[in-house]
Amino acid sequence: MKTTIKLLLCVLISFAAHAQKKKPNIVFIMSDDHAVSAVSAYNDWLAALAPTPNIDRIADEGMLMHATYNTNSICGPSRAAILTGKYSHVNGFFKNEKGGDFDASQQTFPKLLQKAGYQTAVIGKWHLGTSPTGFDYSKVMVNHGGQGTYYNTVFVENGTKTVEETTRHSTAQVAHDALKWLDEKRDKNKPFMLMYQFKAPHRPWTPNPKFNNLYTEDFPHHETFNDDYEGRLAASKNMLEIENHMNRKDLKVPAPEGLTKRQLGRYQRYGNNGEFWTPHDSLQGAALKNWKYQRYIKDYLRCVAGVDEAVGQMLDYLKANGLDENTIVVYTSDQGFYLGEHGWFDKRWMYEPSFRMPFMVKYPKKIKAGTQNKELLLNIDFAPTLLDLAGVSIPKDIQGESFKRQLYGKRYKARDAVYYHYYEYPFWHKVQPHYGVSTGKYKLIHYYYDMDEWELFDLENDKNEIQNLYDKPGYEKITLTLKQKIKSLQKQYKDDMSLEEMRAMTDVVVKRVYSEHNN
Ligand code: SGN
Ligand code: CA
Repeated sequence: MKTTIKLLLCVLISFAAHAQKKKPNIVFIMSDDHAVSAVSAYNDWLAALAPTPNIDRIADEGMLMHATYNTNSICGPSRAAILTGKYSHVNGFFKNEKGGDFDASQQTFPKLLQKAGYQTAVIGKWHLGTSPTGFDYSKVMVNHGGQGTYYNTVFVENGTKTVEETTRHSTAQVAHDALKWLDEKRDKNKPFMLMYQFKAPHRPWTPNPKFNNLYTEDFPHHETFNDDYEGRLAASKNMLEIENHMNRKDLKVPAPEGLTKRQLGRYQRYGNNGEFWTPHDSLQGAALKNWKYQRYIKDYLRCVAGVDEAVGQMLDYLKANGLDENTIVVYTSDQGFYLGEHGWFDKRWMYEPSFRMPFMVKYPKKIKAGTQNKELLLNIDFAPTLLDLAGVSIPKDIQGESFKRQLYGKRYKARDAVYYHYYEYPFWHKVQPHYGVSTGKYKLIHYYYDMDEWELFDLENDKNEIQNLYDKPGYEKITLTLKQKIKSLQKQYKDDMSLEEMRAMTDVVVKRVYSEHNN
């Protein structure tokens, strides 16, 4: 009898060990501010001019998601939503500026994976204030208010050791550290989940000089480059116009010699608040706007080229080490970005270029190569999806939904609308707080902070969201339906606060701790 039990135990243990071994690895690659239009796999308006062949390999070998959206289009809030699978008002991280830090004691998907036997690591941009929790290894950027810099990037390793990296551009450094962790530091007997996150192509768009020769030809303008914001009051009050709100540092204008540190800072920031400057008095008007745009877009896309190169190195490493078959590789960005659409840079709005995120995933064992999906997804879906793919059960309090069935080409129930809520104001670009809903066909937005404005767009007939149809005859019924949809989603996601309570969230002033790491 005893021997039978022993035998049974042995079989069970080896079965468990085998199952553990077979768990897929996860490499979650995220860049900062990488617009869908600048990922060539999407075949959008910049695709032919600025290809991203390595990032596209992930789509070619897996699935490209076309309609992935953000719940709150800025850095920290998107990252917090991704980690927790919950909206900003639930995970508590709703503003980058003066909204306090991420509550690191809460449940996150890396913690759940770690509990399930995964070895976890995060390398690169973090921007949540408090040190990462739920990771066996972390090396995250802490200087420049947690943003990190392109050069002389300061990292904190495992929450304690400060390291200033002085030999590489930040993209190359993050790529180097990620490969080093995979190759030398991890326990090769355990499944792993690596989050590998770039600063690029974030402002001030400083590329590695090796890419400076890319893009000698000028780029075309987006068809909304000279938008006059007619019918969209909130949009007309912005501070993110290429023409009027870019500073000298953004556009790499050399400073005069002999300035003190303070004077230099002031010189470089000049332009942020709409102060007029030109590099030559002869450059004015439309020619000046185009000059700024060309400098901006070229540097932005050179930063993207650096990310693309790094992604290629990662994919090559996985292949060369026999890790590609059983590793899930995700490529995404914390949100989208304006590359001259509406004449803008930056993000924050619920308009498509910043609301939408690139998202693609490959997992050769289970996801068919070269497939695409056009259903509505949210960044809060990433956590439950990754847990589901890893065979870890999804806690009930996660607000997102797994899209594993979509990835595996199975029948699924598609979402009929996505809900959005942005709070930060006036930092940095005077984007009015707003919430809204999109069905993919129509979008309704409400700006409620110090104006009471609604916008309705017919996305199929007006993809650039120029014509505000709110209050226009013939749109009463759809407006009512969308308002009801907002109400029901606010209830479902527990965002059914009063407008006063929402405004109070914008007004919250809580110091961030990340400055303590600053040097
Ligand atoms: C910095 C930028 C802003 C940008 C925010 C948020 N200014 O503050 O232009 O909107 O980051 O970006 S800068 O002069 O310091 O570059 S986010 O990616 O962290 O959300
Ligand atoms: Ca960002």
